Amino acid sequence: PAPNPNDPNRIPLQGQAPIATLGVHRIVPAPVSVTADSGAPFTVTRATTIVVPAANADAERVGHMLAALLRPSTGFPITVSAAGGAVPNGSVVLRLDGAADLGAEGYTVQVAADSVRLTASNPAGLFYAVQTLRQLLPAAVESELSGNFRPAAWSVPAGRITDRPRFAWRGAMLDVARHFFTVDEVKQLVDILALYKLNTLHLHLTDDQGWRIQIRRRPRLTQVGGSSEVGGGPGGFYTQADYADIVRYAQDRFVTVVPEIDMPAHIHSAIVAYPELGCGRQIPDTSLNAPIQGLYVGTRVGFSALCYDKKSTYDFVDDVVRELAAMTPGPFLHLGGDEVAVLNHAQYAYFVERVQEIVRRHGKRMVGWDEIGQAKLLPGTIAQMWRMDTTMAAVKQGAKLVMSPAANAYLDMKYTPATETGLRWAAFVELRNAYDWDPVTRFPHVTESDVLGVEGPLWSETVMNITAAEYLIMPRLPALAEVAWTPQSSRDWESFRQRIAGHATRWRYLGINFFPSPQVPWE
Ligand code: TNX
Repeated sequence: PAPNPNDPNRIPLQGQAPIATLGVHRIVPAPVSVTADSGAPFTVTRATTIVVPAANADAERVGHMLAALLRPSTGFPITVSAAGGAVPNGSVVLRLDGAADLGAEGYTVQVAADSVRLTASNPAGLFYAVQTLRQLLPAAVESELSGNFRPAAWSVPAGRITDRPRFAWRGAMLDVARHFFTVDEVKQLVDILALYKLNTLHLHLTDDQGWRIQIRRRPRLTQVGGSSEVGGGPGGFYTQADYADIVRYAQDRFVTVVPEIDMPAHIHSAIVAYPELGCGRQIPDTSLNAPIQGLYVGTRVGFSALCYDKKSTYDFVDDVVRELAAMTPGPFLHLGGDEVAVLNHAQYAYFVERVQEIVRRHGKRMVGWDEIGQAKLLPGTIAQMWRMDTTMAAVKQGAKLVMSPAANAYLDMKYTPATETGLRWAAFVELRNAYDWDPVTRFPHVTESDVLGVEGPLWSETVMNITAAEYLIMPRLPALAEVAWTPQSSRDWESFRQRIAGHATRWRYLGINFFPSPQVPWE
């Protein structure tokens, strides 16, 4: 049906004013270089077409995603055609240029009255160019107004942007073990990652309270271990087909999924399924609320561990790693390694070295929480920093770091004492704390080349669904995205809080919940 502009129930047309000059753009993360020019703006019209490189499926897909963004909001047909013929006036042109020296993920955006030109060396860069263009358009581009919007307003100011990321690993972690999140909820998170040019989704798939990924050789892991969660709810798990669906959805958005199976601790759910893995250790509190006898529904950490000295343990790890590696197109498998209270130092190091070898044998690079620095690490192993002491032991061995310091990057920390959801053991993490730190200089003895990137972990002991998750990650995840993407010399808190203010309108259109931090002059 034709949209009725007088319909009182339609979404109010907020944020419709196009930006006047690139000098006042709202792009998050801030690009490396933005140059406004005095030419007339580009305006999206009924005649706008998108031109994509011929014979590159990924670049074509990026063009179609841009069309799918523009169609519902503008109500225009927005056709996509392959490069070859003459480029019609008013086109958005996506171009791959290997010689452009923009790096694996860099891009340029050139806006003039007659065209927008997006150039990158790789399809990922084109995807990020599209995210930048998206943020240059009025916020209502996120809406489904279908023509209810003043057409002349779809304009983008003239100028040029050149951009590339500071770090290669720009991630978020979702703990689906303490509370389960559905495939659709995970996809909603991937959409947020994509908007902010994040490229890594770390899924914390297992913990004491639940095992969330189907392993065919060990069916009880999900049948038994997947059947509960913190508080005694029904839990859930991903079949391998579900998981492939997530991986494909993420891949289409240039997001690499890094699956984590946490061990040797945080493993009680597997021990309930296969008791021989556990050496008969007692768990600390009763499981009266658990639907299956012995499952743990509380939130203590550190009490469980695999038997480090039994062949059956390593057969189990091999079964899990084999299937996980086969399900994972990305290069990394995260094997946890955190908070082991019941093994001594030598036992822990022995365990980590053996599982590291199993991961290598299945063709993947191991990632572990920073405690793995206590073991002898293979070249290429990555340590995810959450505390500093054991991190240095990993750096000294040449391990690259993913920086997740809890007082800045933990997305499960409360913003203030008044925040209802979240924990508080590390700090209250208001938006400025999430933004104002440099992953390289925050700690002594770490250099730029030690740091592979930045990740914000969302642990879910208190987080029951995606709405609550969004409240904790927004606006802190966009702040971490800028920490990970933008050169330190171009970062500025005052600028960030002004730019992010304009994003709330986008989030309302997209149905994304957020914490209206008093540190931001929200629109
Ligand atoms: C520490 S950080 C943990 C998790 C908890 C989290 C809660 C880390 C490697 N382990 O098991 O969920 O704190 O903030």
